Amino acid sequence: MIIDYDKRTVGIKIVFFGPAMSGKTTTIKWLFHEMDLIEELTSIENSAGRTMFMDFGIIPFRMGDDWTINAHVWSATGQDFYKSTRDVILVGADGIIFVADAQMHLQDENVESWYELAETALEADESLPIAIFLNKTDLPNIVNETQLRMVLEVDESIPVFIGIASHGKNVLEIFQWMFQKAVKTAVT
Ligand SMILES: Nc1nc2c(ncn2[C@@H]2O[C@H](COP(=O)(O)OP(=O)(O)O)[C@@H](O)[C@H]2O)c(=O)[nH]1
Ligand SMILES: [Mg+2]
Repeated sequence: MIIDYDKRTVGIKIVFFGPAMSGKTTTIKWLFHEMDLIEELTSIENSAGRTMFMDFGIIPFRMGDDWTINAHVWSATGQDFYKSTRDVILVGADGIIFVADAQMHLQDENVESWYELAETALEADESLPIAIFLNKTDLPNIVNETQLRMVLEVDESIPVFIGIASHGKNVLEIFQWMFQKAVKTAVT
C-alpha cells in the first residue's frame, strides 16, 4: 500500500495471476469496461492478441470528500518465457486473483501456475489475500469447485468464485471482495 498525503491518495495493488489463456485479460477488460474506464487500461499485446508483459490500469474509489483509494490492477502474462516479468509484477501486491481455467484438460496448467504463485508471493507473505476465479464455466467438460479445490489442494479459507469472464459473470463480485480484503489487510 502506498499513501500520498499531498494528493490524498492510497494506492493498493491487485494482481491477476494464472496460466496462459485462462482469461486474465478478458476479466480485466470487462471490469474496466463496466466501470467506464476502458480508455485507462493499458494492455500490451502482440499481433495475435496475446498479452506481452502485462495489462495495467487504475480504478479510483472516492472515500468521503477528499481521499481516493486507487486500485492498481495488474496482470502478468502466463507464458513460460515471461516468468521473470511475473515475479516483478507480484512485488508489493496487496491481493491476488488467481484465474483458473475450468476446462478439465487444462488442470495441470492450473496446478503449475498455482505452485509458481505459492512459491513466490504466498510463501513470502502468508497473510496476502487471495481469491480464485474459476473461469470459462460456460464451456463443456469442466471441473466444479470441489474438483478444483482438490486439484489445487485449497481449503475453504480461500474463496472460489464461479465465473464467465466473457459475460462478466462474478467479475465485479470477486473484484469487490478482493478490494475490501486488500484494503483491510493493508491497513492492519
Ligand atoms: N468460453 C469462454 N472463453 C473465454 C472466457 N474468458 C476468456 N475466454 C477466451 O479465452 C481466451 C484467452 O483469454 P485471455 O483473456 O486473453 O487470457 P489471458 O492469457 O489469461 O489473458 C480468449 O480467446 C478469450 O476470449 C470465458 O469465460 N468463456
Ligand atoms: Mg492476457
